[in-house]
Amino acid sequence: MNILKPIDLTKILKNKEEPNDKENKTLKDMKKMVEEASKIAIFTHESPDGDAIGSTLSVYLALKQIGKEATMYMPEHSRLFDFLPGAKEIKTELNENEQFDLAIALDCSDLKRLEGSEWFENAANTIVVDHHGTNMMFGDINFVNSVSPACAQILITILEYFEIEITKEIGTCLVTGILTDTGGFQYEGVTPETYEFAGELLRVGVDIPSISARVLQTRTMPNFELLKKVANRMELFENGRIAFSYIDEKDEEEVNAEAGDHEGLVDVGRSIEGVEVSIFLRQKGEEGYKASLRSVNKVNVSDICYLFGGGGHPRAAGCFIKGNLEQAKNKIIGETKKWMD
Ligand SMILES: [Mn+2]
Repeated sequence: MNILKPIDLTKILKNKEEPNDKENKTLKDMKKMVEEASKIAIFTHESPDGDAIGSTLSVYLALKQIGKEATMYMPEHSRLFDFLPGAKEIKTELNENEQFDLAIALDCSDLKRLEGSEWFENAANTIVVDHHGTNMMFGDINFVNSVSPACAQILITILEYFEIEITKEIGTCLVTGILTDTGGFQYEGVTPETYEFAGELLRVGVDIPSISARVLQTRTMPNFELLKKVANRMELFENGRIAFSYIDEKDEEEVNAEAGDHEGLVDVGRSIEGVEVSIFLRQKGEEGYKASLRSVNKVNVSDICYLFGGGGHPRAAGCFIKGNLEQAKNKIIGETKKWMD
């Protein structure tokens, strides 16, 4: 492994407030828990995005650096992320009776959304690291910062505390998480540290332009075919301030969609001038639709999704809505209209 010189994280974080007493205690407890663990597993949310995968891989590589073997579990993920260091080590299956003495959940607000929650719950000790404001604090130790634009950015603080060297490989995974959750350092929530960290990563040879081209500007062919359907079906409501579109299971079958091929389709609506909220529905079995909501700069879509048992961030959130297309559509649009002003 090509290990480059360590980044001076103290320099990067100099403008940041020092971790307060509570955070320092959490980090101290976390370090002890990790040091004492011998069988560690890393979990993340269903339909893992770049932050979920990047965070998982960077923790895996970081643990390896300090001599800890860990198991990463993800039943499926987009092949767009297969280039990431360590991606080949991801397990798509786990033995039913597998028992871990430490389970770590990353980028996941809720046990319900955690892929592999049964192993997480059976683990002797658990740690949650996340940046969702709706986090349920379901770990023994919870390190949650809802102001951070990506779970991967929170991990920088933790890795620094653990005195782990940010290698080119770890940096590649971390920046993937930050790039995908910020739309390429664009969305609100990015901080001076986001850019400073990116600058430091460039210095140690992390190829941010190539990573960005791969994770932000490349579509699989099925994703492109789905995008055409989504664009054709786009409807606008509330004087063009709400955009709505959807795909059903038949659409995904038609284009031979694989894991992750629906990612980003919600952004089509958001890109239309005048749209404040983009709503995208994706059929999930007979029972209903997974709704993804994005807003441009005003409406807190996390609040809307919370009403349906979901959650997320103010500008990006999701939930599950029961019913057929017409019912799910009416429910989510009806609720969103109430939040427009
Ligand atoms: Mn995230």
